[in-house]
Amino acid sequence: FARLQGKNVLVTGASSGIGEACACQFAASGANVIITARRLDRLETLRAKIQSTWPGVQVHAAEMDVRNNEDVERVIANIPGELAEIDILVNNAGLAMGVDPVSDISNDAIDTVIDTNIKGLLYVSRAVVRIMKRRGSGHIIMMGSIAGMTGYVNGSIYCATKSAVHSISESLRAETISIPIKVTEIKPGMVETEFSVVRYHGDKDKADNVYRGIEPMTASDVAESVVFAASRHPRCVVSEVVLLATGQASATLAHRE
Ligand code: NDP
Ligand code: 8X3
Repeated sequence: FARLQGKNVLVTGASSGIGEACACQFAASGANVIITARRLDRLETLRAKIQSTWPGVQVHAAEMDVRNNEDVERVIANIPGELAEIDILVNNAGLAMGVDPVSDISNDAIDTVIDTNIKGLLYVSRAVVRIMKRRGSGHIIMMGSIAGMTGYVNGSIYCATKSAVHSISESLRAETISIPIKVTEIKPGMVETEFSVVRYHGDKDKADNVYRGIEPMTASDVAESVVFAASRHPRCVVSEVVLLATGQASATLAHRE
């Protein structure tokens, strides 16, 4: 995508899954990437891969826990040189913890998932929107989910946070039409990443069971839509994208062989 050549793209949650795939696909399109997450070792490996595969692009890797606003402000303030002029933000960092009825959810799950998926997304958005307002342009791509479209059994916290991502996207889009800042919300269904392993606290069998009898999407499938949305003509905004695995109709209905 020629329109992405030389653009500066900040990706949160780039150490794995969808974020990592987005960083690679942006780099493949000639965009410079700022890759952030908590696991710096993973980011360093990704940085080396991007630098050797697409030598023309700049890569900056930084450890950033989106739950910590000071961390977010410091990391974004310390992006080196021209990379600091962020054109595109992929607000991707996020997780689910556990699959439990409301009566049984833990404090840790409530705090961690809300702090990451809602508060963290807002901290990063706030810092980057300020830069985009000063520059008079920008594009924010939010990683929502079909879980934000329907509450499902034992998914209260996660579904609530992804509904919040939808609300924040709508508000931000309305607030920034005059800048203009583009806002895109991507709402994937089943994507096989580390998401379910994290959700089931490392239990690989339970994670694999999520994708039993159905071919889930890959992180690259989602990244293709992110890069597509980011590369439209300046006059055109892809405001929302819903992506389902073939054989999946919603968060609660899938055909399994
Ligand atoms: P992964 O678990 O593979 O990736 C999650 C990423 O988020 C990791 O890079 C992780 O990095 C990062 N992350 C988690 N917590 C924090 C934090 N506090 N600060 C910074 N980074 C953090 O899962 P996915 O790639 O699937 O998930 C990416 C996004 O896509 C999430 O928002 C998820 O809700 C959403 N999504 C996923 C779907 C799926 O089926 N997989 C479907 C719909 C949406 P690290 O641990 O190094 O910090
Ligand atoms: C992840 C998709 O349906 O497992 O966002 O909640 S789902």
